[in-house]
Amino acid sequence: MKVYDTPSIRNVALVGHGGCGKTSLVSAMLFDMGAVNRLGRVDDGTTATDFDPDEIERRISLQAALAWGEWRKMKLNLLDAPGYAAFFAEAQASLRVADAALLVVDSVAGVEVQSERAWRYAGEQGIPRLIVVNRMDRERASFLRTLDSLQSAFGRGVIPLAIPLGEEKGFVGVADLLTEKADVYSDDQSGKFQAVDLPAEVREAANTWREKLVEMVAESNEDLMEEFFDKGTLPHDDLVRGLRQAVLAGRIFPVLAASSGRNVAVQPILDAIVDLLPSPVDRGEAIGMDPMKKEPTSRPPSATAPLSGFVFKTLADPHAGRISLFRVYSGILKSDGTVHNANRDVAERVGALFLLQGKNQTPVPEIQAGDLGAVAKLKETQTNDTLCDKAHPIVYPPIAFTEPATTFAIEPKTRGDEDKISQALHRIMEEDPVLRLSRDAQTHEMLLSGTGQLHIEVAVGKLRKRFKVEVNLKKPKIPYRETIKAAAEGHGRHKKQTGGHGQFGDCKIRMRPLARGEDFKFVDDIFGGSIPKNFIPAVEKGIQEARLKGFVAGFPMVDFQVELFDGQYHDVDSSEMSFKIAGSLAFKDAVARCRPTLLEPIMRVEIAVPEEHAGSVMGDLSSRRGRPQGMEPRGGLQVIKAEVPLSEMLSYDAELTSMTGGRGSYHMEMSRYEEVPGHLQEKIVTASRAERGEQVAEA
Ligand SMILES: Nc1nc2c(ncn2[C@@H]2O[C@H](COP(=O)(O)OP(=O)(O)OP(=O)(O)O)[C@@H](O)[C@H]2O)c(=O)[nH]1
Ligand SMILES: [Mg+2]
Repeated sequence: MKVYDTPSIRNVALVGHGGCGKTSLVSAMLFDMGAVNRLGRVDDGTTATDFDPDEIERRISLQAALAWGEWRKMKLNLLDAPGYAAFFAEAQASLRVADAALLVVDSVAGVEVQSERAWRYAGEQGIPRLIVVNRMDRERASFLRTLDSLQSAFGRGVIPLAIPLGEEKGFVGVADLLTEKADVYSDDQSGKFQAVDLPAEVREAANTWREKLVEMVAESNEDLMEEFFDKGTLPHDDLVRGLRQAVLAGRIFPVLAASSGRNVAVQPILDAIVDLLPSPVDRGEAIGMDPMKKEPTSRPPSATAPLSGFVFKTLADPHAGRISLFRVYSGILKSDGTVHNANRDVAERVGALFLLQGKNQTPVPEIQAGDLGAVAKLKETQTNDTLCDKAHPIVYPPIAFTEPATTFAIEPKTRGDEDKISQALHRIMEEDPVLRLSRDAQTHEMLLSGTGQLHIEVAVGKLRKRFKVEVNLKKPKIPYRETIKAAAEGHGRHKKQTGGHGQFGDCKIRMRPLARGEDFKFVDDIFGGSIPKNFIPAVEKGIQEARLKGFVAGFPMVDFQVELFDGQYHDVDSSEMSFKIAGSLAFKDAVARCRPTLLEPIMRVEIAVPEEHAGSVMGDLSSRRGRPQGMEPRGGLQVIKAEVPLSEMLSYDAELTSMTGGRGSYHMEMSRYEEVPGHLQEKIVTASRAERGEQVAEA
């Protein structure tokens, strides 16, 4: 097996909106490179990078997959990321270890929500971008309309490198603006093509676009600018060199046209990757932290530097065990050795190393700086960990994965399966770092959070298929809270005379509201020893326990202060228990006069929708008691910001999808607690009492 050195590597992440043809494009690229001997198809479940049974069944990518091939002596590592919003974390992981992004957009739909999101993320990572207008053979395909949408979303740096020959059924190839030649592809999907002179019908358009390209390149470089002014054009070699520099600098984003399904004009993409995108060497040093000295440090992209690598993805195969996908940033990772996990400060035995073609593994003796590979059965290492030479420790920053937006309560279909479920979910979470499993301390429900309903359903599908446990998904209970709106005093006296030893505790408290978020404060205001010091913690404990049980509807009471200012004790009968009970009685006495009320969680919501849906989404938000906080255009979308009570957002995922035809995405995070409007309180109180088996009549 050939080992590729650092300058001969290209790491490219394919990103874009769901269904734009990324997996099919990887498939065609692998076929054209001769890495596979059959053109795999998503619809037949035969692609290299959609190998999971769930992916094959649903015909969408659910996780990032790695494949590679050789093109003009370069090793092209292709990361095929899913396009659906629910799996954006996989695109984040892919973009993190890629040196460039290949944004795929559909030639009918143009720029869509997730194209814009992936673009923005790639920009934040500072990586160059190439664009493919794909599925050019579809009905209503339009290169110019798509280019328009790209330019209005991403600016005038977006410029064609080739223009299509024909569209829709008539799409047969492309005119290359650099070589001024056209490639006409055979219609048997073999990828074979004939190079011809520019056909008359595209000549004028090709000239116009070429001029724009030359101008753009000249603009980005002073030397070339002079040459351009002198000669009115640029020689081919200077043009390519200048273009490459501008692409690496993120000034120009070249656009190509292709049909991945028909394997038409895929090879120019491979050429552009080799000619215009950076090698790991071009990306320069990788920056991390020295975990000992706690200061920034870096590694050059060189095989002779000390080893450092980063695990960007983990597969939890119930049979093969854990498989870790990594990028080597510096040095050489060798099989059958030991490396240092700098995040966990432990040694890891490294067994066999391999390259991945989707799920297929090719063993290799070593992997050099800049390359991507995989290793099985690491014991301690998780996604986001850095592996390195122990003598030269470094920790690379973790991928900041998206936060979960949707939460479901899960309960086992079979009683007593809780432990099995939580163990299996922990395995699944190893490969899916966005999933969160928690138990709500307040509602006691087992909660599974993810980016959306589809994400949770896929996780539940893994539970069933891989781990043979079944669960029901339910809307989670809302963790309401209680608070008070007025100050009042209260008195609690616990006195019992039973035979010999009695019980006696007496306390007086003052309760007053605190600001939202301040939780609970206890102030000891006893002067003169009316309650001995050693009993005061017992009073506090009694109040603590009582406030957690709530007063209005059984939810914990927060954001108030209790001042203990007086009391009585008895030399013989007083005990901690007596004062604890007295504390809880004083709380109940006071709270009734403090205008207790209910609080609900308010979420900060950000919704990105195409302009035409903004009005209806805003209208819908107001029916959810949402308060708009502004709207701003971002990459051809309207981003609506609002604050909405959590109770109104429980099935928002599905509703937003139906309102926007799947083109909307949203994200929410907890903002704060706020009082529940009076007219809604009664329903919550009634429901809570019914659930706790209390009599509703007493309300
Ligand atoms: N007409 C046409 N259809 C295509 C082309 N490429 C892919 N398709 C079809 O488009 C659908 C989606 O293709 P995929 O390759 O799975 O798209 P994707 O971008 O990987 O999708 P996700 O990973 O789920 O985001 C499949 O039904 C493909 O057969 C193309 O060039 N032309
Ligand atoms: Mg895909």
